[in-house]
Amino acid sequence: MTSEPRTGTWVVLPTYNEIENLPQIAPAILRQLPEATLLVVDDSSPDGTGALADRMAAQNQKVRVLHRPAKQGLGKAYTDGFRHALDAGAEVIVQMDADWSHDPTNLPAMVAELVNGADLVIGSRYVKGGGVRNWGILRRLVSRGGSIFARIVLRLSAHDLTGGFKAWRRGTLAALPWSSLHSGGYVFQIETTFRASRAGARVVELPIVFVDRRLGASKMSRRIIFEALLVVLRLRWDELRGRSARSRR
Ligand SMILES: Nc1nc2c(ncn2[C@@H]2O[C@H](COP(=O)(O)OP(=O)(O)OP(=O)(O)O)[C@@H](O)[C@H]2O)c(=O)[nH]1
Ligand SMILES: [Mg+2]
Repeated sequence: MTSEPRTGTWVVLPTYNEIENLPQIAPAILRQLPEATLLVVDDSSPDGTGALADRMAAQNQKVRVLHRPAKQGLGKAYTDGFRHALDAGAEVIVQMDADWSHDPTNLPAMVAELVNGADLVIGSRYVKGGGVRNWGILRRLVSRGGSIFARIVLRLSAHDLTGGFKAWRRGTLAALPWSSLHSGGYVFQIETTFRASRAGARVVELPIVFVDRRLGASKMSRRIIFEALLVVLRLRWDELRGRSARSRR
């Protein structure tokens, strides 16, 4: 527990080597959500993003920084960031990338959808009005193919399962089975939507246009894609095994 007062909206922003993007994206987020707290979760970026975030936090009490000792994957960074926001009393928790792929101007509509009754809002590239800009064919295939694969294997109705632009209602996020999540890397996005859906969350997709990162280097790799395939299959396998064990009882 912390002594901080309960505060409404927290935006969790994981960073790894985003020193070129953070100085612009942070104020852009707070312009869209002036009441929000921005939590930068930095994994000791070698380029000094963490120190820059500290300087921003010293000048603006809306900015907080969570330093993690090493890069252990996006899922771990989000898990820590979410826990921090929940402990501080956040009612709405938004997650997004720091590289301008997720447009801060979408934020008010996403948060409004939660107020209208959604439990989880997905900024979605794969519904009408959504899309991707500046991505090569391979990257498009991996993302679109990954979403379709996960959608079929896990029998989910949401169309964008691989994206990381999401807004959560506190109770929905807090109820995820944090200690038994399988995902350390990017597949965390699929797994959290899957778990929330199975728990009965009302999931709403709002169209977004995803723009390839403005600056800095990509962290996508074959290993990340392979982990996603395995984890999706495992989630479905565990579910089917659990069901047949229950029916034998
Ligand atoms: N704290 C932390 N942040 C990470 C890690 N990996 C990626 N990020 C951040 O998470 C967000 C998404 O990562 P990206 O590298 O942009 O992933 P992507 O959008 O799938 O791929 P590119 O834009 O092509 O690089 C960015 O803000 C990254 O800085 C990590 O291991 N730890
Ligand atoms: Mg990116």
